Parts: sequence; C-alpha cells; structure tokens
Amino acid sequence: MERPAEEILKRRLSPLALERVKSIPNPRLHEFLARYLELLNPEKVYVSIGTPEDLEYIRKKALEYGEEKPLATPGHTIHFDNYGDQGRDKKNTGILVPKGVDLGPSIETKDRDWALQDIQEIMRGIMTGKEAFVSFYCLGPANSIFSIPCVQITDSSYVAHSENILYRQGYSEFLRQGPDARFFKFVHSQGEVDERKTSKNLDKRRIYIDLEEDIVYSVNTQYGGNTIGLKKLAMRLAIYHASKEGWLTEHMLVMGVHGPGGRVTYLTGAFPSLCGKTSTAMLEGESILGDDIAYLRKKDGRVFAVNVEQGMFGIIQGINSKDDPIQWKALHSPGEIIFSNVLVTPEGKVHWQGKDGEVPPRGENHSGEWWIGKKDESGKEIPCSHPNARFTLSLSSLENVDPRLHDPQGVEIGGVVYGGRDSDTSCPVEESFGWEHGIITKGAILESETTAATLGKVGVREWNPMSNLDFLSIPVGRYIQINLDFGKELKNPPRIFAVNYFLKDANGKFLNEKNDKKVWYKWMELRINGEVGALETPTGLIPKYEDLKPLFQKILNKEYTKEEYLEQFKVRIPEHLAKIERVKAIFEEKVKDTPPVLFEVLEAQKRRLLEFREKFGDYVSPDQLTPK
Ligand code: SPV
Ligand code: MN
Repeated sequence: MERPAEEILKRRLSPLALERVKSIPNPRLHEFLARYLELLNPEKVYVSIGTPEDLEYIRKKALEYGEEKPLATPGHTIHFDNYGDQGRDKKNTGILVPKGVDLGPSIETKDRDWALQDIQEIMRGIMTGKEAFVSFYCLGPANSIFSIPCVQITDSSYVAHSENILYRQGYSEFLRQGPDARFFKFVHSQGEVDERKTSKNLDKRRIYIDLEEDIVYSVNTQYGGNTIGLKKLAMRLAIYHASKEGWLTEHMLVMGVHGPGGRVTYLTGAFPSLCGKTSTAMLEGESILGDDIAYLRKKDGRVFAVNVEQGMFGIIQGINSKDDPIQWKALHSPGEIIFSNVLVTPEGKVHWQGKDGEVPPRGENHSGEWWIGKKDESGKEIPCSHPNARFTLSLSSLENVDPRLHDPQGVEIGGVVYGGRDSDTSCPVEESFGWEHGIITKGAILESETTAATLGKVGVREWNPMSNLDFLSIPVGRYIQINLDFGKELKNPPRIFAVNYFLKDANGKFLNEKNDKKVWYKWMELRINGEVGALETPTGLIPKYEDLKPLFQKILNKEYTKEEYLEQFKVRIPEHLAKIERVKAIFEEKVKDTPPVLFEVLEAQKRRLLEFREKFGDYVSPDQLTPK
C-alpha cells in the first residue's frame, strides 16, 4: 500500500478492517477507500467481506439505526423513503462529461469539473458522527467473463442490507482479479435524516456518474433506484464499457420458458419500469434468472446472458394471490424481505394497493401516519401504499428460480422481447422479420406511457429505446448501432419479439387479462423452435388463431374466442403510421448519429403499411393475412 493511503486507512480502520482491505492486492482500491473515507469523515467504518457475521451485523444495524423496523413475520422488515423520494430522480441524475462532450438531449449530463466540485462540497464531512459500511460485490456470476467486482461505501445500513440481498458477494473476486481488476466504485450518503429516518435534504439530492473514474456518487436520497450502487448506477458504467468492448448491458429480465418434452428456451425481455417485467420473469410454469438487468455476450456465434443481480427489488402494487402465486407465497413466508413504502398496520402486517382483502383502516405508510381518506397537501387522496412501493428479496427464496442462475457461462438466448405500455397501437405479441428489423421496430422505437417509477407525471407517452433510455451513458444513436452490430456474425440470431400487455378497446378497457401473457411466451418458445407458423403483417409476424386457441385451453384452461383474437390482433394501420411519424421526428430532432438504416427500415415499414391500407382499409383483420 502506498502512503498516504496507508496512513489514512490505518487511522480510519480497525485492525481487522485494515487487514481485510490490505489483503486485496490492489493499490487503486486502497487509494479510493482512503480518499473517500477521508472526505466523508465517518466516526467508524465497518468493512464487510460478506461472512454470515458481516451480513448479520448489517441487518442488526438497519434496525438499530431505525432505517428498518421489524414486522410480524420473522425476517421481514419495513423501510420508508421520504415522501418526496419515492422514485428515481431523473433531473438530478447526470453523467459527468468534460467540456465539449455532448451525449445528445435525451441524456442528462453535468459538467464534470463543476459536478465534482459540487459533490465534494456536499459530501465533505457528511458522515461525521456516523458509521460507514464498506462492502464488496460482484456484478454477474463470480469467476466468469461477465464478472465485474464492485466496492460500495455508504452510511445507510438499509442500502448495505439491500445490496447484501440483491448482489453476489465480491471479496473473493477482488482477490482473484488482483491488481488488474477493473472495478466499479460507489459512494453514497443518505445525508441528514429526519425523525422518520428518511433523507431530509432532498434539495441537495444528487446522483452523479463519473465514467472516467468508474465512480458513482449519490447523496441525500435513500430510494433504491438512486442509491443501490450496483443497480441502475452501475448500469451506466457498464453500458459505457460494454459499448467499447462489443457486449451489451440491457434493462432486461432473463427467464427460462419451458416448452414441450422438458425443453427450456431462454429469453431476455426489456420493459420500462412498472410495465410487467417482474411479473413476466415470474410467470408460473417458467423459471426466473433475473428481473431487471442482464449482460449479453457473444461466444462462437451464439448469445449468452447472465443476470447481473441475484435478488429482486420488485414492485408490489397489484400483487395478489391469483395472478402472482409464487411472489405471494414468498411474500407471506418467513425469511429475509425488506418491504418499502407499503402500509404497515399496528400489528406489524403489511398491505399494498391491489392486495387481496380489505384495506386496513389505518397504519403507517410512505406519508407517515395514515388513515383511509387521508389527503396530501394538494387535496389528493393518498393511497395505502405508493405505486412504486417495493420488496427486496433473494431469488433463492423463490421456488421457480432457474438452476442456472449462477452459471459462469450464462445461458444461451433464443429470443429477445421488447414491451411497453401501449394502449392503442401494437398487438399482444409479434415477431420481427429479423435482427435488424427487430432492433429498430421493436426496440429502438419503443414507446411507453410513463409510470410512477420515476418522479413526475404518469400516463404520458414517451419514447424509450430498448426501455433503456434512463440508463444510457452513451449517445442514443451509438447505442442503437451497437445493438445492430451485436446481431452480426451470429449463427442463428435470437428472434426478436414485441409484446403489449396494455392494449385497450375504444372504451378504455384492457383487451387482455394479466395472465394471458403466459400464452404469448409459450407461443414465442414454439416459434423459436420452429414448431408453429405465423401470419405476415406489415409490421411483423403474428400468431395464428389455431395455434393460440389450444394454448389458451392448456395453459389457462380458457376458451379463447375467434372474436377476441381478431380484435386483439387486428393491424391498426393509422396508429402504426402515426407512431412512425412521431418517432421519426424524435430521431431527426433529438438524436445525433442515428444509424441511417433506422430511417430506411422505418420507411420500408411505412410503405408496407400504406400498401396494406390501400388494399384492406385502416384496420386489417388477421383473416385477411397470408400465412408464412
Ligand atoms: C426500475 O425502476 O426500473 C427499477 C427499480 O427496476 S429502480 O431501482 O428504481 O431502477
Ligand atoms: Mn428496472
């Protein structure tokens, strides 16, 4: 260890903590810890290497410091975020860029010199009198080409506890990779807290991502999406590196879809937040590898994916015993779960919007003491739980966890799915004509109606390429080009599909039930394995009624009528044309370096739609389509 890092660490760490840190043969790690412990000035530092005692210590501290409270079920705790800190803060989250670098208008950036000074000022001495936790993790399975070691400093025992559930421990990965390790660094402080132990100084909330040093700073916030370093903060760093090295970091679930004869076909799926990603990954009868973030790499002309995480920070709104039996069971069993921003009754039971049973008349929720009918400052009724309320648990506590979750090779991907919240344009499931067509028309032009996962207005249609716009750290045009290039030189590229769970009729009623998606995944599995045909539309390939009907019968024990099918799968030409015009304008005005092929593919799609309209009118029934 170089001085003065050694001197600082000696002064700041206990002999055991120092020994743990010094055992990692990486001077850059020592310097990082020394630099930030000095700046933050905690009263004491706990260095966790992920032993059972370390994990227990952090669990206990979360209770002792009041960031979590115990619930009636053993192992369950509740954490509240500040009423104004219930989602990702897009405005105050920025990629730090040197002068002259422009990532385009869709990506929030901050001038690097200014931001570093700003954050250092906010963070100087912010942990005075507090305990800091230093933990080591690994993104992706250990011992693998995917592995990225990470180190986190935080003064929030809730954040450290959450990370212990959500991520693989990484101390041994630091030891294995030694001085050459490329590692990510996270510095978080919740800042001053109020009497409810929630971050108080939200006006000084900052989340800054420094690509140059692979450091993310987060301060004066507790909400997981702003603070859990390895989640969406690491994602920006990983996207940057992946873009230079020819692999992909995606906002994607990874799941095994179980086909006939015990066959398992692995799919990844990208959905904006609060659009059914977790419920898809948790479909009954299938197996889950991950519900949020995937790394994808190519090997021997094939695509392999891993889950970056090993736990779930899932949305709890709407979870009920009928639609979500596995989550329901896990959420009602003893074991380690952190609930956040749900209602807690005086008996220590939890309730959330859409849960079975009656809403309890009173309790504590994200707004403090709560009773039915309570209104916020603007006179709006406060629901029993926040729509972005969450639960944190380990995937190992789920009965449907896929046995290959920790496979260092990853799983070979047969299909990639894109889906958004779209009330009037796309049909429930459609395959693209190929990789390029899929990346462009299913991924790059994806739109979705906004949700409560980010602060701001809900229900506004927004363009969200690959559901990844919030997390991009490179220009959008380049990101799309990298996705297009990734499909080159593949022996049998994964099929690309679009799904839409949110299609509505003219009266605003959903055309599908929540569980109909089970059938779409079985159909995709059969398509990937060449076992069903399809009908060709101007925008892709849709299922035939005769293939869906028996699947509905078998999987859902449901009579699927021809009328339902025709309504759900009709080609909505005016809406598709309008969408092309909307997104073309965005690409022309807001995206630098759009790959020219994007415009060509959209033009060709527009031509096909116009020809179709000429022949069949505005709305085309699947009965009029040609089998393929
Ligand atoms: C999302 O919002 O996409 C999430 C939760 O998965 S967060 O950690 O806030 O990103
Ligand atoms: Mn997410």
